Amino acid sequence: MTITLNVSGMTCGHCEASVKGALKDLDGVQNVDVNLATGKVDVQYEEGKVTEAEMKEAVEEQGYDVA
Ligand code: 9UX
Repeated sequence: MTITLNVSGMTCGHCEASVKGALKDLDGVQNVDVNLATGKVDVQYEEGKVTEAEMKEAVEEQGYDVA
């Protein structure tokens, strides 16, 4: 499964790394692609192992907003 999160506030490569790392730490997340320019974060995950709410929370814990 893939979802796209719309994340605001990421402006540099460190931001990108923080968001990517936080998502990849979640059990069930398989791959994360961040587009800094658009704020779109594509997450590939295993259904049933992780929820969209958990992904949003992980990103928000890093200090970024998720639409
Ligand atoms: Mo550099 Mo990204 O301070 O917030 S980590 S812009």
